[in-house]
Amino acid sequence: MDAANGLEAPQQILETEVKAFFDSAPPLQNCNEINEKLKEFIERNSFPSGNGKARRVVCVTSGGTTAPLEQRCVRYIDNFSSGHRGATSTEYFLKAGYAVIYLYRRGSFQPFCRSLPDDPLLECFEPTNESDIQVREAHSEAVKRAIVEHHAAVADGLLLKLPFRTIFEYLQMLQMIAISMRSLGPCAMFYLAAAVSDYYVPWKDMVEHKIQSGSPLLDVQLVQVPKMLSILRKKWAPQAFCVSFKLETDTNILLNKADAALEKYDMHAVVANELLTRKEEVVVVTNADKITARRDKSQSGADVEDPLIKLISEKHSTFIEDSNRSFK
Ligand code: PAZ
Repeated sequence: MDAANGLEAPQQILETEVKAFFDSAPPLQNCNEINEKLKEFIERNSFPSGNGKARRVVCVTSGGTTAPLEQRCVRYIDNFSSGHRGATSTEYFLKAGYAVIYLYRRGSFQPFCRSLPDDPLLECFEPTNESDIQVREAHSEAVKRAIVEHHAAVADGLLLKLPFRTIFEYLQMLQMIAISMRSLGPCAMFYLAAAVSDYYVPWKDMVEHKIQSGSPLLDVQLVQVPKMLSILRKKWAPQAFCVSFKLETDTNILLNKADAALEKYDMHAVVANELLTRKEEVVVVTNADKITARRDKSQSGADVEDPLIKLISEKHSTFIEDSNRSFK
């Protein structure tokens, strides 16, 4: 309580809302299995990597969360996110020596598969006779690269992929991941590229069965999703390096909104991007500076995530050095 006026302080209100969200969310189906996978992954990556330094681990979130309208869900509210940012960033983080927990929307883009056609199984392969199939010549390079690089990351224990669909699954899984990454201290990073629902129907207020289409008006009350970023920073993983994203369609407000998010949620960096140019350039906003990362248009197949991940991992290095210094 705020002693002066008898009102609850904003942080307390937020914590109450967060508790209500988790208490009323449908429990995760495979919670134990996820916890086991996380435990094993973190243990494996808690030892120094080849260069003798502690391995860095990043949780990359990717794709959009859905907000179901019915408990036995037929309809849901969704958003545009394809998961391209998260999938591409994961490849560059692996290249930079990170171990990656890829928390992604089912059916969205996957690391190493970006250059494959929409229906890879049917378009990349062809039958040679009744019992054999082969890779079509036109796709053989892309298929080989996808399989070899993905296999290497998984075989080396550097990539853990965890799928979600709903806002309920996403936030419960993010909390589990954050808590399991605590032991990594400042070597842990959160790179929150998923487009997370702003509004949802609380589980207890949701109809059980499919909404019937007889009525001319659909009356659904949506409630704001509690802002978990500050809880992630303060409670779940207070020592981790946290990068969030800000997407706008109006460039005139983009940087101000990124500045506001940096301050409000106490992020270490906010990546500002505009819908139509998001694959060309982004601005990394920190308390110290605003740096634009651009795709190198002179190189075919270049990605904006190449300079972006270099910049983010440099900032993470500085953060680790500063954190270690302040512990000495
Ligand atoms: O998933 P995608 O590659 O199609 O788009 C990426 C993005 C725009 C969702 C991401 O860069 C981002 O800004 N995520 C946060 C969105 C938000 O402001 O909630």
